Amino acid sequence: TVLSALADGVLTLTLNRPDKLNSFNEDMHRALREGIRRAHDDSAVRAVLLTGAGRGFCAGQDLGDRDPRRGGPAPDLGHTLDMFYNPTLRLIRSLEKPVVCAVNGVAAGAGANIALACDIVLAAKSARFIQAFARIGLIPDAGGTWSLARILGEPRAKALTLTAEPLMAEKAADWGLIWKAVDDADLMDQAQALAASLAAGPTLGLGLTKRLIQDAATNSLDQQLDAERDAQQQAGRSADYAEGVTAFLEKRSARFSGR
Ligand code: LHQ
Repeated sequence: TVLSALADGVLTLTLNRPDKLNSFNEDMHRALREGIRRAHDDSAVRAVLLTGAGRGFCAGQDLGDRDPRRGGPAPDLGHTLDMFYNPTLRLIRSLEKPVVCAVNGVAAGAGANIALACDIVLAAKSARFIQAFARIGLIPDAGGTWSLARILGEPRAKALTLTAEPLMAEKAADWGLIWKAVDDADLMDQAQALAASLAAGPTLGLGLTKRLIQDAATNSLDQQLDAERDAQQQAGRSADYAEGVTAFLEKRSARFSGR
């Protein structure tokens, strides 16, 4: 349900239930979580590229798994979030390596919000983001209320979530919700090139940078200045800092080892 391939430091994870627009069943949840865990544990992984197979990126939860007509006890969606979505969100955010997301087609429900949890999001111009939850009586989960409110502010976040209207990739980029909307035919080349260049970067410094940017929202300036000092101290001891400065002085491009 998730294809996993490591090449040149990039771990590519491809959601792979294309006939269901890569909606999540338990198997795909586990496979994605395992993939991101591997990115945490394996030092050969220096960047992650997340994308979807077929014409969609991800349509959120597989609703076929949740047919209320089948009867049975009332569903415990809080448990589903605790067991599946929330651990994955936390693993993406806490990974001290860049995560690029290539949104190759529609991203709906939790599928949209998992994309927004990634560090750099590229989307095909034909892709759309849909906070589909209101259509089925749910609230935006997988970090959606948090990231939309933070990135867009309340007016746009409320309009998108209360109406469940689709947002096209180019407008998402104009609004700063994603990094870039690119021609469909160029999406994977551009996303792969970006992930490869990040994977060839100073991984320790990039990981610290990611953490600092994320922590900024809840830190005071004083706390953030202290955090920058501590992180810079660590970065300054890395082999990649020595290599970066040496390469600059030797007027050549740096060959970072990620340490
Ligand atoms: C699907 C799905 C899908 C199953 C397309 N499931 N089959 C929820 C509950 C539990 C715990 C906590 O969290 C959550 C979080 C959530 O994510 S809730 C939101 C769930 N997702 C949605 O409500 C989106 C449902 N899908 C759609 O609205 C449309 O499919 C979109 C707008 C994504 C795409 O529309 P189209 O491009 O017109 O494609 P389609 O609707 O024809 O879908 C293609 C196939 O994929 C189709 O199957 P079929 O056998 O008829 O070809 C769909 O049934 C299937 N599919 N989404 N979530």
